[in-house]
Formats: sequence, structure tokens, C-alpha cells
Amino acid sequence: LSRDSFPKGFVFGTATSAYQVEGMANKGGRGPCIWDVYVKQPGHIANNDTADVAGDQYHHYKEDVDLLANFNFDAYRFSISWSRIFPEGVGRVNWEGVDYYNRLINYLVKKGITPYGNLYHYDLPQALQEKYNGFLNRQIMEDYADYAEFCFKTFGDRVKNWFTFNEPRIVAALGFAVKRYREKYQAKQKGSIGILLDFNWYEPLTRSKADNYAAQRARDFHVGWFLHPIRYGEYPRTMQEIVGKRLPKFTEEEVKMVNGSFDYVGINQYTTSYISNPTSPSNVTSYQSDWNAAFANAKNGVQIGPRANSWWLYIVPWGMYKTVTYIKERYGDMNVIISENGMDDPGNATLPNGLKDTTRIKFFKDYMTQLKKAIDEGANVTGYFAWSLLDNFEWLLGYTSRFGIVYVDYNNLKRYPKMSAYWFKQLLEKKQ
Ligand code: GCO
Repeated sequence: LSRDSFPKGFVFGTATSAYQVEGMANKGGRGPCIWDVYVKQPGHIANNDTADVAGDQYHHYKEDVDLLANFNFDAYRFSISWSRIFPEGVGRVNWEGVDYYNRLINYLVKKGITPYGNLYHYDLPQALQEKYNGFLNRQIMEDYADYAEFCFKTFGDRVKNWFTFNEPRIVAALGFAVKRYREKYQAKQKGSIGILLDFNWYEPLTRSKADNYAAQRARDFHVGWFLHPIRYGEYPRTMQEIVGKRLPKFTEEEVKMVNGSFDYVGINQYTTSYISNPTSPSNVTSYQSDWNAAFANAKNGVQIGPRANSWWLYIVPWGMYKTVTYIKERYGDMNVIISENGMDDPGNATLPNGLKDTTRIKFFKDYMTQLKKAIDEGANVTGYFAWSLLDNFEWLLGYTSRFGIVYVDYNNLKRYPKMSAYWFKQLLEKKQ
């Protein structure tokens, strides 16, 4: 495997998100986001950790960009913190925050790393949550589009690749932001825009019709919900059957807006589960019940793959191949970017042992080999982003999980490249 195993111009990067790496959570003029409030309620996060400091990329961004360049990456996918730009979600601009992103973007450009800006990664301004319940109110569409427009206008001269949302829930809101970009900025700034969807593969547990249909329901309720309207202007058949009249119909104008509304789709691909048709409602846990499918990590007592540190992350490289091939077959020639792929080690990994991440190297090698196979067979994939550049704040798991190819010592915020970082360096070396 080498850079040359992939099509010409294929983009290799790493991904992070603002809340997980930036730190300076309540500083630099940034307004609180919903996660700031959530993590401060005891009992939610492992060890009651917070992301107040995290990897402090806010102050270490040069070091981090230098690492990217040193490991031969082409691109960096970062997210912009909405409440660092608009502390109240709308209205007043925090120029100190704008300056920070300008510094980061300028340094990326200077180092020859292409910036991929993601406008939303779970960190809704708390002010909008309090004002009107955030995403439960349609006003969010306008406010989000205004925020997005500010970013296009301010950073779009240098950021040519945008993602609207990580793992969205409200299609219409996406449509609005994309529409503004298309109408006002795209031609001028010559950029592209897309969304990010998490898509773990669902493999039928048996070859029975019922299990196949259950797996299809799981895929449709997970990504078909978004990809179908984008491609075909309506929700997938399984959703129409199950949700029935409660499923909103798109108006003609909305169909136009979401239909084909993205230049690319980012897919976050990590793992695979077996799916079977639930034989009784008690088979289905509440988390899964709305998908009407039962999940399993083993078949006939054989685990689907080795488990990483996170409870949900089983290492199943062939799931990458199936995911990408499925998108091609079901949705046609969509331009796909693998926007996240990676695995975690336990948070208590210490130095220097924590740097010997041979399992992670094998993970990347095996998943990328499967990706290459799908591309060789005609899948239209144009980029790959490893999650993540750095160990970071892993949401509910706090710092008990390390996803980085670079180890962060949280005592002093020093960065130590793991063996996987050097593996990438070699893989991505430009011959000639
Ligand atoms: C998500 C993310 C990341 C996670 C990563 C590992 O999908 O939740 O985009 O923020 O940290 O997926 O769990």
C-alpha cells in the first residue's frame, strides 16, 4: 500500500473537531456551547472530565500543523466552534475567535495543508438552546445559515472545502446553508460543499429474508434518511412503510433544495454489526428500537472482529468495502470522502508504551486496503481522513479513550507521535 495505490489527486488527511481538541472552552470570548453545560453536570462523562483544556490546540495549532506536514498529509479537517464566532449564536461577532481561525487557516495554507472546514460538530451555542430549544425550532435554520454564511464570507477565500454538519438531524437546515453557498459564494470562491454522515455497516446475521430486510431498515434509518432525499428527493421506502404518515413530505421547493444538493458526502466509517429481525419486542433495546432491528457483535459465538477500547468499536475492515460499494450501488456515482476512520486505545496508556500502536497500524492498513479494493472496482471516493490527529476529548468517554496517531500527555500537553504517525509518513511519501 502506498500513496500511488490510490487514484491521482486522492486526498489524505486527518480529522478533529473543535470541542474535542481546542480547549479554551470558556475563554477567548467564546460563548458556552451545549456540551460545556452537559459535561458540568456530574455523572455524564467518565471521571467527570471536561474539555476546558483538552489538547489545547488553540495554543498548539502550529505544532499540530507542523506534525501534519511532517507526516506528509495533504489536508486537515477541523471544525469551527459556532459559539467562538457568535457567542450568543447570532448577532455579536467575537473577533478574537475569528482571529484564531484565521491564524489556523493561514498556517495550514502556509504549510501546504488543504483546510477542510466543518461548520458543526455537536457544539450548538447554549444561548440558542435556551432561547428556543435549539434544533427543535425552525428558527435554527436561519441562524445556522447566517453563521455558515459568515464563515463562507470570512474564511472562504482560503477554505475551499466545506462540510455543513457532522451527523445531521435536520435536512432542511442543511439545505438552507448549501443554497446560500451555491448562490453567493461557490462560483466566486470555487469551492465545494457536503455533509458528514456516520455509516457503520449493517450485515444481516443470517441469509434469511427477514434478516436482510432488517439490515436494510437499519441502513435506511441510519443513512438512507439523508442520502435518499439528497439523491431521489424522498425518504427511503422502508421509512415510508414504517413511519408512514408521521414522515413529513418534502414540499416541491424542499425537494429541489435537497435533491442533489451536495458536491460530496463525507462518510465516517468505523465498525460493522450483525443485524437480525427482532423476534419479539424484548429483543430490542430502547436505543435501537426505532430502527426495528436487533444488533449483535457475534455470530454462532464468533465475534465479528477484535474490539478496540470503545464498547461500540469492533475492527471489521471488510465493512469499509461493503459501505463504499453499497453507496455506489444504491445511490449512483456520488462523490464520497471517507471523513473519519480510526480506532482507540485505553486512556490510561502511558509513555512510552502508548506509542507502540501496532494494532492501529494494522487497522489503518486493513481498512485502507479494503477501501482501495472498492475504488479499484469503480467507487467514486476522492479522499480519506484518519480520526484522529491527536488524542482528544472523546465525548462521554472523556479522556478514557485515545484515538490519536499522536499521543497527548495531558499533564503538560506535549505531543508524542505514535508509531502509526510514522507509518502514515512512509505511506504518504511522495515518490519522485
Ligand atoms: C463522532 C465524531 C467524533 C468521534 C469519533 C470517535 O462521530 O462522534 O465525529 O467526534 O470522536 O467518531 O468516536
